[in-house]
Amino acid sequence: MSTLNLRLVVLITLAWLLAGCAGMSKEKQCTVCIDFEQPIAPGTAFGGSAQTPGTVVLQRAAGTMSVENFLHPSGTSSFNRAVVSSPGLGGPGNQRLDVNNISLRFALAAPSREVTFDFTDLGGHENFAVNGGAIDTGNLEALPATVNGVAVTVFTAPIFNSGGVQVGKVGKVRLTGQIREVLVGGQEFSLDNFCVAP
Ligand SMILES: [Ca+2]
Ligand SMILES: [Ca+2]
Repeated sequence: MSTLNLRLVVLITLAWLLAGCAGMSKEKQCTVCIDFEQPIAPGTAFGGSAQTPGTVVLQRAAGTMSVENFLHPSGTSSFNRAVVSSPGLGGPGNQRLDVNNISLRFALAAPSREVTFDFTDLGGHENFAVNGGAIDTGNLEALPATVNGVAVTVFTAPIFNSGGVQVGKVGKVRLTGQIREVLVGGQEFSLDNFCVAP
């Protein structure tokens, strides 16, 4: 490589590092999360009679979160509540969102190439949609590998009670592609660490 080319590579690398993500890898520095931590008080409830579907209840760097109808496989819908509870589902902090027959719509501040979130599923079915597509009313781990053009990977591990009986599962969903909006809901379901990469 000529000296000129080497200088060019160094300059481009420096410019990339300094574009808002200086000092660390672009992904680590620029990923932003909705983690349901303070200053949201434990016990804060979203949905129910306090709001109507479509109401934005959180505004963060990652985007906005609104409360939405939860669709059942029969075609009927519910609009119950989501409550901030503790402990969290891992990572820093100690609060999560318990989701009971309601859905949350995350409208990202900017299109993202990767979204991840953690969940606990203790029963019932879920709602999932991406970029405004059709709402899936099955279980998250049964989602197809691609939904509305976005690649979906779901990791789960079983939760056992003291008698060794499986009572639910913990999991992580990873979406890759061009993501603008994610809808997720559940019945006996918790959500945490909704993270958006640039
Ligand atoms: Ca949390
Ligand atoms: Ca389920």
